[in-house]
Amino acid sequence: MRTALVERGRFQVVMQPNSTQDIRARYADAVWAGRASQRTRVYQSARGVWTDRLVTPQTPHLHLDAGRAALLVTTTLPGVSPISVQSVLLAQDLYQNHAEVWVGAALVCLLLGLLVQSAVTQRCQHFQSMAYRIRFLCQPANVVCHYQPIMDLASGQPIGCEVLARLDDAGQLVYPDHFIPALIADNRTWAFDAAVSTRALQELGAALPARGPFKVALNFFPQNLQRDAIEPHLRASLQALGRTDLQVELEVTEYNFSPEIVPELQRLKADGYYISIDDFGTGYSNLGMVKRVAPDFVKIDKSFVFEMEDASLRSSLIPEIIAIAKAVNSQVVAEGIENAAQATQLRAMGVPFGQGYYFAKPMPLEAFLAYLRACDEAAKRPTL
Ligand code: G
Ligand code: MN
Repeated sequence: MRTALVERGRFQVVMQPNSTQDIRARYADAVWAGRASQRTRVYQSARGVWTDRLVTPQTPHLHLDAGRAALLVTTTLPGVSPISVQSVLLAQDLYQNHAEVWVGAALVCLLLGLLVQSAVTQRCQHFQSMAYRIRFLCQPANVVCHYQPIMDLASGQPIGCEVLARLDDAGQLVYPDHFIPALIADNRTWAFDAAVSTRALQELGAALPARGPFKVALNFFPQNLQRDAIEPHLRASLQALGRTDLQVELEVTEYNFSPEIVPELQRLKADGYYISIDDFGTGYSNLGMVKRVAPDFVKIDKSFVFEMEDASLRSSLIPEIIAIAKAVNSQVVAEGIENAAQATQLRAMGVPFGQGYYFAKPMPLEAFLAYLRACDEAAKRPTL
C-alpha cells in the first residue's frame, strides 16, 4: 500500500495517499524519505539539492511560498512509506520563532570577535612595544647623541661635555627612560654603549674646533666597564680621529659602584681615561671603595642642587659631599644647575665645575657647536 506519513513537530500522522495535495498546501515544509524511525534525508537544503539515488528526476518539487520550500519525494524501496513529509525550520522561521537562538548566536559571535580583537591588539602592542623594537632601534644608525656642556664655574667657559644618547625611532626621539629597561632585558647594553661612544667621538672629532683639552664624558653601563673590552674599543675610535685634545671621561653611577668594577676602573684610569662617579649622593657606596678608585670627578646629583633654595636637609649635605670628594682626591661637578643663584652659591662652596639647564640643555651636535662658538665670542669680549 502506498501511503503518506506526515510529521509536524513531534507528531506523525499516516495519511490517505490522495490527500497529499492537501498536505502540501497546508503542512509541508520539507520532505524526508524512508521509514518514520529511520528516515533518510534526500536533499541538502530546504531549497532542495537532490543527492540521493532514491530520488528520481521526476520527483515533484513544490513551493508553498517564497520563504518555505516543500519537497515531495517518492521512493521505490520495498516496505518504505513512499511519501514522508516533515516540517523543517528555515532560517527565517528560526528567527521568527526562536529569537533566543539568534541572540545566543549573536552573543557567541560577539564574544569570538572580542577574543580575536584582544589577540590582535596584544600582538600589535607587542610589535609596538619597546621590548620588540629595541633590536631594530639599537643600531649605530639610530643612535642620536646630544651634548650638554660641563662648565668651569669661575670662567663660565665649557671644559667639556656629557654625551646623552637618544634613539631615533622613525624620526621621533626616544629618551633613555623609555628604552633602557628594554635594552637591559634584551642584553644589548654593550651594542648600545659601543654605538654611542663611537658616534660621539666620530662626530666631535670631525666637527669640534681645536680649543685646548676638551672632556667628553660617556655614560657606560656598569657591566660594560671592563677594561679589556672597553679600552681597545675607545683606543680604536680615538686613534681613527687622530686628536689628542679629546679626553674621554667614563661615568659610572654611584648606585652601580661595586667591588668588581673597582679594579677595572683602576686599570682604565691607569690607561689615561678620566673616571667620574655620577649621581653622587644617591647610592650607598663604600667610601673605601671610592678612595681606591680615586675618581677624577664626583658629580653631585641634581636632586641636591634642586633643593638649594629651600635650604632642605638634602641640600645641606652638599658641603659633606664636597668634603668627601676632597677626601678621595676628586674634583666636584654639580649637576642640575638651573639658575644663577645656584651657580654662584656652589662656586662659593668651592665647587669648580657645573652642568645644567642654566648653562645649556643637552643639544644636538649643530646646536652644541653653535653654543661653543658663542662661548668663544663671549670670552673674547673684554670684561668691564
Ligand atoms: O644621571 P645623569 O647625570 O647622566 O643624567 C643626566 C640627565 O639629567 C639628562 O637626561 C639631562 O637631560 C638631565 N639634566 C641635565 N641638566 C639638567 C638640569 O639642569 N635640570 C634637569 N631637570 N635635568 C637636567
Ligand atoms: Mn651622567
